[in-house]
Amino acid sequence: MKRRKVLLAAIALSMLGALQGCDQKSDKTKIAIVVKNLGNGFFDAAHEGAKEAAKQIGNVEIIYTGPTTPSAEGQIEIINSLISQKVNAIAISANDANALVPITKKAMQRGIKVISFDSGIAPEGRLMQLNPSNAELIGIKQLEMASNATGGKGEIAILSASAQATNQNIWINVMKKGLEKPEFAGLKLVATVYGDDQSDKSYREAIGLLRSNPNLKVIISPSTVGINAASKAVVDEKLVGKVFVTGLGLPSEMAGHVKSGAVKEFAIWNPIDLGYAATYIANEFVKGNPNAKAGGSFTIGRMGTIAIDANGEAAMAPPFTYNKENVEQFSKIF
Ligand code: RAM
Repeated sequence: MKRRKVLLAAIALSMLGALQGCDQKSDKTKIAIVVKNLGNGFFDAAHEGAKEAAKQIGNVEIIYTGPTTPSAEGQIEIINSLISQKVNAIAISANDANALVPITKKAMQRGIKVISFDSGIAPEGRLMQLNPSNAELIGIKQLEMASNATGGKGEIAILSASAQATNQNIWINVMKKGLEKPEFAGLKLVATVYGDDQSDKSYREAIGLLRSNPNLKVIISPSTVGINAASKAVVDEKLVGKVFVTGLGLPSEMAGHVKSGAVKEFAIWNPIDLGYAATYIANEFVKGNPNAKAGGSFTIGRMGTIAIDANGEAAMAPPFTYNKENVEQFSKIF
């Protein structure tokens, strides 16, 4: 009888252990990476970085999600479902700075740590915004590349992502201001159009720009989707050498366009590092790191120290330029 009791107690104990084991599994920190839209190579690369960070941190589950087309409505629906799933953190690249505020506020009220990265949410809707680089540098860099392509003179046009995208709109404003500087006095902005980070729409908009502006010299696209589509349009319209495309692109998508001559140079930061950093930062907020606040700084794995400024923003490295000398080499990475 005594033996039986001991045996039963042992079984009970081992069952408890198994149950605890299950609990530990579901105790994983759930970090949702909400992107502008799925099927965008830039965010696929950021996802790689997020997975790398999750592995290094340990016990972190990445939920990578986003709408099929970049809209605030699509992201609101997704965040509602992430609130029900009780994720611990959301790192979002926002399709609209203001429209998402009520839903991310709701998420934060439920204890979910919300940060934005790449494309920001207004300050009241997030704990911090991670910028890939300094906005001024990104904007001016694109004017410099346009100026290099045309010898400083001629008509230029901008093919952006969606009209409400926070990041592109900030860079476009920097470019518009920059055009008032004497060094860019020879460049004339004739149109700004929106391809919504969709290849087909961006392509159609680029064709429209080329056909309605016969003196156009440069298309600047501050979107990895747009720059790729615009380069195709220039090739298809047989305008290589007459119209140049520049802006922000992925070496893996742009190598062929540099080869064709449609693009002389373009720039970007490392999207893998951006996803990696966003994941690390989100996890620090979940852990309740006292330095995870405006004015604080802390380390984020292989990226070293990140400093959050008084506005709750942090920035990573300056954009890097790619041309025929280095594009092949980097096209193997992202
Ligand atoms: C597109 C997206 C993204 C932007 C890059 C440069 O992939 O719009 O938000 O940062 O381009």
